[in-house]
Amino acid sequence: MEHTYFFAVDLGATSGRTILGCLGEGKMELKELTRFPNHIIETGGHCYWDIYALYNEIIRGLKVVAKDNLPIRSIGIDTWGVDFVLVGKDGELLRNPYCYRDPHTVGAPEEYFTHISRERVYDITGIQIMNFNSLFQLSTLHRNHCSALEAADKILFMPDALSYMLTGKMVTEYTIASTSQMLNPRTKRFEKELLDIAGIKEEQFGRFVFPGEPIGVLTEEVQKITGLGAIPVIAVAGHDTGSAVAAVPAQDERFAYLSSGTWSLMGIEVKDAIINKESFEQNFTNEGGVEGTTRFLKNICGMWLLERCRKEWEATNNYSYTELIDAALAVPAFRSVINPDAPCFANPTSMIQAIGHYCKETNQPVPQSYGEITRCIFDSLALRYKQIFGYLQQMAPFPIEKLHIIGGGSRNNLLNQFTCNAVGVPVVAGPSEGTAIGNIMLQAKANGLVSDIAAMRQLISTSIETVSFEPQQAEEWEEAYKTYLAHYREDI
Ligand code: LFR
Repeated sequence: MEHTYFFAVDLGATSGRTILGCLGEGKMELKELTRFPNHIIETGGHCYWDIYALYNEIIRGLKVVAKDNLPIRSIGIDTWGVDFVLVGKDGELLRNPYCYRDPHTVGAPEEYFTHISRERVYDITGIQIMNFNSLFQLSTLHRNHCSALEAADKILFMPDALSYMLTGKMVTEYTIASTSQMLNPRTKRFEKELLDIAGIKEEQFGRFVFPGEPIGVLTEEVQKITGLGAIPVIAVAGHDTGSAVAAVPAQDERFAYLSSGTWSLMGIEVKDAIINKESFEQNFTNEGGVEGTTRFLKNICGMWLLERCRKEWEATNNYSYTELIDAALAVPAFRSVINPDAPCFANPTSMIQAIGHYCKETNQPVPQSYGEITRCIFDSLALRYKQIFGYLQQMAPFPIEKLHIIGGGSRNNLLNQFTCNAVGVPVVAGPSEGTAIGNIMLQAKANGLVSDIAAMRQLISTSIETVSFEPQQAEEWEEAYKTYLAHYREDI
């Protein structure tokens, strides 16, 4: 049988990769072509992404395709959510985009809610209130008379901006737009009332597209630079979490997922958005997915905690994940537990000190060694997962029988077992490249190679290895959960 090749660009907040996907003989295979870091650049009191460096990395990946003569059928780009690029009337990018961890949006929701109530914003959008949502970024830029925003003809979310650089076509892809807090999930349109307050207009967004729709083909300039032909760029689920959840190898609908990377996104897939008093109070989100599905989930601070500690340790030691996991296993459990989502961990100068500070404030021993710090992070993440899983169980319209862990974090079998013990249902871990797989499968669907999401998931589960876990040590984890709740703070 013939093989068909696809090119996926998957950009996360700490690293990116270009991946070749190959479909044939009822299976899918992946090959990583390039991998590169994605740095936050701090200057002049702001945090930026380098969109040109990311574009160049995509070009580098495409050059590998050209060099190896790989007959790719199409290209799809997914990235982290909420950030955007401002484009001038002449089509030029106006400046590098701010990173969602930029401090300019601290307090932005509260300011926004002086114009319209918090309840109404949630009711319209179903999106969890977080400082960094595009709506609050834009309203802050508007309030601060940002010169780039004032000059902006168009606003393009990250995957759309990169597709624009490749094709010259400006689109707004549905899944990435849905996480902005500007879209109404019922109408799948931008909500004028919300845009007005932020001083922006619907015409400032590109043509609206859904996953699977074509965006354009590589410009002549990109064709010349890469040596490739007029390859089509297809809208996948531009939001990485959307692509990742599309790749959950589930057999039925009664599952929850944990997409584990820089963030941990825990939730369920539902047909209709869940927007009610409880979801509002627990600040759960309803993000648009593929084939009309909704991801009802909550953001949990994930591997960000450890990634930042690793950066600090790098000055003296370059610990591998295996070394960190081994060291965590060698020290006592539950000695100090933190709320990973406390504001002090959002973007501290020193994550190690922030963890120490939280422990001091809650009268717990300050973890000292890298093993103790890693253990504190793993224990705390698993306990936070338990807490969120409990809310999900209360709000889900079906009994949750299984937890699927996907993404880079699903390679961590120690944390997988901790998570399984904490939530008390069987866990299936993998694929670790869920986002890229979802991206590739959506291209395969657009090219008519798979029929729907169920067929995609079936093909994924026959193509990849997963690892299964059963809950253990129920009593210890229940006790630990009490300790966690006793030290749980949202104000540090
Ligand atoms: C995960 C993710 C989350 C989003 C966060 C910030 O990579 O896309 O879904 O809330 O990054 O954009």
